[in-house]
Amino acid sequence: MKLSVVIPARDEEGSIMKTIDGVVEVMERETIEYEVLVIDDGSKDATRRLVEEAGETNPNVHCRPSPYSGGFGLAVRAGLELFDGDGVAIMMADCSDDPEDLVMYHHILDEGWDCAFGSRFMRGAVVTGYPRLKLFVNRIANGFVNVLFRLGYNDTTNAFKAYRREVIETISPLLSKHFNLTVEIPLKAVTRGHSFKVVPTSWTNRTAGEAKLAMREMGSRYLFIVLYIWLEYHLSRGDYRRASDQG
Ligand SMILES: Nc1nc2c(ncn2[C@@H]2O[C@H](COP(=O)(O)OP(=O)(O)O)[C@@H](O)[C@H]2O)c(=O)[nH]1
Ligand SMILES: [Mg+2]
Repeated sequence: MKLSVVIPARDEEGSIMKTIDGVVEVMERETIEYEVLVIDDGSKDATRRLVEEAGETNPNVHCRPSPYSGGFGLAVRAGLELFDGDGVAIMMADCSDDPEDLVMYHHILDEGWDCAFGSRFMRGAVVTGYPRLKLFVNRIANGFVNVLFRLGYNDTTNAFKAYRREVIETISPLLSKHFNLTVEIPLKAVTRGHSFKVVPTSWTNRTAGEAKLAMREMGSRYLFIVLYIWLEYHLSRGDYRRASDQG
């Protein structure tokens, strides 16, 4: 099972190489077949050059410019259109996700689960430096999602998850252009009939660069995508469920 690691990046020169090196080290130690796919959105700093240089010495590392005009969601979607693994993990470029967790994700997909979901809010998770206001809004948003969908899972909004290739096919086309993609992918995957396993993951707030999630702009977009998927789930009579579920 080859794992592609899609990393959207914009102006991450202070952390992109540490992120990539961490992934490469862990994948090679565990002898997991992998590729690292950085989707750059016209970074004005050295991000692109650094990744391209890394690609010259490691053929598993690639830098691709996002073909779409700007936005986190569109960049991730570009990565989901390009990856060539049997599974794909989405990871941040700011060293907030722990590459060691990719080993668990790979193992879960290898066991036959369709999705590997991390939770930063369960026993065994380690969270360092989460900004308080962001944490408060995060807990409310995830609580709301959990009430609407009864997933028994409390970290839907975190992008750092992994999926088998079939899942990405089931949930396409994706609609979100921004950070709301982080809820569209897992919610569609689950409501359209895919299995998931939850494991505790680590998260550390960035120490370099700037946080790009503007919570005020995103609220209505998150609500839109959550309600959209809720309506699809309850009203579409299973029209969009995974191919194997359809008669
Ligand atoms: N390609 C691309 N990546 C982005 C964009 N905005 C954010 N990112 C990346 O998405 C990830 C998450 O962004 P970050 O600033 O850490 O979000 P926050 O910590 O939630 O505020 C990082 O890897 C960013 O470099 C964008 O417009 N395009
Ligand atoms: Mg971040």
